[in-house]
Order: sequence, then structure tokens, then C-alpha cells
Amino acid sequence: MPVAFLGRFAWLTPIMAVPPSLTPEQIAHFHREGYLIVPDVMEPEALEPLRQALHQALAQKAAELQTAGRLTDPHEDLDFDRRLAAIHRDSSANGEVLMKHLEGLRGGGFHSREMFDLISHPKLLAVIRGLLDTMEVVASSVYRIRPKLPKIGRGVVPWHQDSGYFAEHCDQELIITCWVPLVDATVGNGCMQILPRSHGGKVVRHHTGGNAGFLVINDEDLPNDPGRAVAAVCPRGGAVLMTNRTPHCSTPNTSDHVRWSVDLRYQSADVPTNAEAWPATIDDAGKADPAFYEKITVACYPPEADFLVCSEQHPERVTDYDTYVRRRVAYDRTTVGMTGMRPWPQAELSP
Ligand SMILES: O=C(O)CCC(=O)C(=O)O
Repeated sequence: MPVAFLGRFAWLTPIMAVPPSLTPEQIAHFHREGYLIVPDVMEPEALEPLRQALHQALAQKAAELQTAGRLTDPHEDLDFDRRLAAIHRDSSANGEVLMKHLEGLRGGGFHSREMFDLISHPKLLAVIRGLLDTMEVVASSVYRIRPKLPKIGRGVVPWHQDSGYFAEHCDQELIITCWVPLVDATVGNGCMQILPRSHGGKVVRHHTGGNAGFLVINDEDLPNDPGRAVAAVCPRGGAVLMTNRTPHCSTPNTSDHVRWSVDLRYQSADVPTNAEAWPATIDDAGKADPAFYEKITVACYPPEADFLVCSEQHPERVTDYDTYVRRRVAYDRTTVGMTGMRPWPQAELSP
């Protein structure tokens, strides 16, 4: 990178100091195809702190289960990529407890500093800013940590658009899913399948009650032939980026190791958000009290806390780690905005 070019960014905060990293061709690919795979966003080693933090949390919870007499072998000899699978093989109930502990869903998910450091990783945010074409970026707290276990159906995700999970008023907004594998993602370990050039229309009909409780789009409702799906193979250190209307699914893990991944979501600060709002001042429909907030919006996913990760206009408002944790915990303890999500029909059960 020429020094003169870097010099243009010298005034930026450390997070913004990484200059735009995508080529115009990559940005055009994302908008045309509805997805982009960037194999080298960061060094694979940059993911090591998060892998270790997850492994430590796993080990700690396994030790608790052992002390409680519920688990006999915590498989201490196995590495991060194999340990959870072995514990699950011994007892699926223990495996489920550990997965719920780590997954980052409502009810006490994972929000360590290493997780926050990944969400606000300067190189990741440089990619996101390029795709959103803005310096004002909000990270949605709808992030998920996914340990996809070998030969277990639970992690197989049926066809859906992420907008199927979001409130309808955000259907035409851009919310980027940034899928980060913590191991190399391959067809064998169940990487995602993406339907290209299918994100331009409306959010199609979803049904509730797909595999493992996920939403599902029936094949006949898909906006494109599922035979045209692209396997989103991506090495550790890379990222798969998709729009919220890009249909995608994921296939079984037939390998011998856990396919660990994290899916993060980002949007422009102009898109409806609760980034400045706290649950105590939001009503049951997710609407912020006008006495507290100049910009009153209902977030695209009201039950969880958004937070500002990048801002040229208001650098002082960028969320720090402690505030991120406080926001996450505060939303976790409420039922804020749980109403008002769209009522998709129930999938018909096969006889
Ligand atoms: O990780 C997977 O297998 C599926 C991820 C997914 O569907 C998503 O991030 O929306």
C-alpha cells in the first residue's frame, strides 16, 4: 500500500484506519450476485483468540457438568475442533447444554471480549464499509456462533432469506450477513449453499417449523432454481458476505470435526436500529420512547441489541466493549420487541 494512500486515512480512529479493501469488481459482484466470498480478510491466526475463548468456555461448562455428576468424560485430550463432537456422542443432552451455552442466542449467550474484537475487527469493518458504502456502520446483535457437529442433523439449515427473521419494514434495506468460518469451510463439513442472483425481489414466503426449528422456504417458493446454488467454500481467515434477501441453506457435516463458524450482521446507521436505545425505554412493539431518542425507529430485529461499530460523524458514540456487554445483557433479560414479527405459516408436516 503506498504510504501517500495510507496518509489519507491518518485522521481516522484505529478501527477506521484500515483503508477500503475491496476492489470495484468485488463490490459489483456482491450487488449483482447477492454474495461475495473474500478468502483473505485477515490472517487465519487472527481467529485464534476467539477459538481459544470458545474452547475455554466449553471446558469450563464441561467441568461444571462433571462436578454436578452429569458428565463423566470431558475429553480434555481433544482439540477445539473435535471436543464438543465427542462430548455430544457420549450424551446428546450434555452436547445440547454446551451448544446453548456457547451459541450466542438470547438466554445467556457468548459475549466475550474476543467476540467483540471479531465483530469490530478493523479489516472486517473495512470490507463492510466498502459493501455498505458508508462510514456509519451498526452491528446487529443478531450474531450466531454455530458449532455444526459431524453427522448430526441439528446444524443443517434449510433454505431461507435472513429477512425472513427480520421485521417487514426492513425488507428493502440492506443488512449484510458476514459469515466467518473458524475452521476451513468445505462441502464436506457442511458449508453454506447460496442461490446467486436471487436477492432483487421481495422476501418470499417462509414457513415455520423447518429442521431444528429454523424457518424454511419450500423449493417451489424459491426465487431461482435450487440446482443453481453455489457452495460457499471459504478458508479460515476469509468471510462469506450475503444480503438479507439472498436465499441460502447449509448441508450436513460429513467430516470428522466440528464446523465452527460465526455469522455476524451489519447495516448502515441509516437503517432502522435500536443502537441508541435501552430496553427500559422501548415499548413491547420495539418502539423507542421519543423522550429519550431523537431518531425513533423500530429495529429490524427488535429483541436484540444493535450497536454502533464505526462512525465518522459521531466517533464518541462508537460502542466500547463494556457497553456492548451491558447492552447485550440488558436486552437478554427482557421481552422487548418480541411481538410484531411477521407470522409465517406453519410448515406442513410430512405424513
Ligand atoms: O452456518 C450455517 O450453516 C448457516 C448460516 C445461516 O444460515 C446464516 O448465517 O444465516
